[in-house]
Amino acid sequence: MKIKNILLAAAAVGILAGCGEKKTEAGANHPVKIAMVVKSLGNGFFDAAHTGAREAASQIGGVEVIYTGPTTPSAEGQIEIINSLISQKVDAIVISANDPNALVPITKKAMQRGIKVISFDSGVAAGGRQMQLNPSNAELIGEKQIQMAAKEIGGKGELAILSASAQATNQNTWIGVMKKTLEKPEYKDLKLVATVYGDDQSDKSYREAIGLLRSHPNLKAIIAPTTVGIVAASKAVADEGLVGKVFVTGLGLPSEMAGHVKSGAVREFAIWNPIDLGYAATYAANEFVKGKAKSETGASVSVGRLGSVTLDANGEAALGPPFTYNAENVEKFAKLF
Ligand code: RAM
Repeated sequence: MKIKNILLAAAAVGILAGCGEKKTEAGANHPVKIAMVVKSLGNGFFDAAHTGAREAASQIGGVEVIYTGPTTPSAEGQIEIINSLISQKVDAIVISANDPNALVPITKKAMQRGIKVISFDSGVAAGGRQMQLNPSNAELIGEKQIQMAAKEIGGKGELAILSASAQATNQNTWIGVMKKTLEKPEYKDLKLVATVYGDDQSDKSYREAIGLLRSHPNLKAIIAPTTVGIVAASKAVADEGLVGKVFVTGLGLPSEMAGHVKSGAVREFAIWNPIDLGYAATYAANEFVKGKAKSETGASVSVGRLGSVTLDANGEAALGPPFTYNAENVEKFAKLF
């Protein structure tokens, strides 16, 4: 009884002394609120990242994950959502950005209000976040996709890229690497004839893929550096009766690609573990909320069961290399993501 009174008194003093709103809010009775803002809802890749976010939250304890995003991948939709998250006084925002620059003013506003902002997957420009977590090294991801396409078509012929939205930070970075890679002498017989954008919407991606196939009759490969685009391109190739003539590759989820590997529209594709990516981004966000991580070049940030990552001069860090999937292993991984 006595102890209880002392605790109550101490708590009262704490409040009267103005212990800080944040402390009270993030205290024992109030979980740390981490909002995961994805490019758009209904994308299996982000559903897997959400699974990882929930895993991090339950491992850490006292963390509530708010999973949200616009219905179509636009910066405007994300800005509206972030405005509302600022009003809700979340502790951190973990975002995969639809545009590197358009989001900076609103994420800066969030940071000014004490909200930690971590971008993951598709980055916000350096001034608008504490840290960017890349799934892997951008050079590796870009080069890998050219290597896979070259292998499938014997190093010779026309290829096209079916991307996500035109402003997506991650896809644009990888496309930049792909174009540079194509300048290497070993790829001199590969010709990039078009780059189109399906906005990570199944129907638009499908229409764009059909458009590519019809306007480029000599096309040999479509590279889709998006899990939504690669499914749509595979379906378009099958529907046009071009399996064995046009090969699709890029970045896909084994769970969504197994059927297309079986049909022969795809021989090989790559991806990293999206569950791990969502887990690591959420874990890192909590480290910033708790004041255990610093937004500085060379700073080490713990990412829980995955160890730690180190921030480069641009405030970016990367997880491991992507994996390659084909007929031999796709079914096994299809059970995971
Ligand atoms: C889509 C999204 C995401 C990207 C993956 C590969 O799901 O565009 O940002 O990382 O594809």
